Amino acid sequence: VSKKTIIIGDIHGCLHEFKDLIQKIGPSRNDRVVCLGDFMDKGPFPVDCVRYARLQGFEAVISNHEDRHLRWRKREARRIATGIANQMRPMIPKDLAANEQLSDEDIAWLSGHPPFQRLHEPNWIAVHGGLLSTLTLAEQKPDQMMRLRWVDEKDGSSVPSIYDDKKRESSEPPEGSVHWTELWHGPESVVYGHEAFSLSNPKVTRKFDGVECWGIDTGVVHGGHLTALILPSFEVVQVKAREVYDAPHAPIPLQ
Ligand SMILES: [Mn+2]
Repeated sequence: VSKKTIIIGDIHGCLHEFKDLIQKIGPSRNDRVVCLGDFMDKGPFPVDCVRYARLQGFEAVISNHEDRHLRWRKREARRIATGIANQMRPMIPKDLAANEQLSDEDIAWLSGHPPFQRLHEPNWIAVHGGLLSTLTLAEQKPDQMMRLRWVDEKDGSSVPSIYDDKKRESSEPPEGSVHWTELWHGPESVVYGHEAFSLSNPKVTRKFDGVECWGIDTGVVHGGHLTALILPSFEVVQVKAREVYDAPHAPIPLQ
């Protein structure tokens, strides 16, 4: 059996669906499993998802949610050691409890995740957020790779998301901006997460010269699906959410 690369979208604490998906795929020992990050927050079993992936020997890319937990842990350690205040926006109690439950092994594992992974197909990579079309892969900044959604439709520069008065992120592109995949022209094809466009279907953007972008966050935590893309076959395997664990900021299309 030839070696497969199994890429898994944003999990957000949905441990049952995570395990169901792995069971449904049944990876062999030689297969690679690459998670797109956002194991944590929103859903019911964030720490268990991290630990399960770590103990299974899965790989991952760093994402905004895990980055927040790593920074929080560092700043709390510094506060306790030196008295310097932790200036980050306070975590809600559920996230704080999860942060405290992360073991040193969990933290070390999460800290080791790169901003992108090559997927062993020529020119295919995995990243949590996105890539700026104005830069080569080597020039991209980790912080942007884990957070990027919108880019200026004219010059391709990063555009911050819009937040409402409750600090919730809008799923609409800010005026004059488009999703980064609209401008990305390769040479790398990209599998990414971070933004659910549908509760069922991966968002596939096909560019010229065979360059493709696959958005495989299908909102499992919002009652959608957990999606895996398997390379090189391009088989898509999904598990439906057992329940709606978290309301999305704005409605996400079912299809
Ligand atoms: Mn994210």
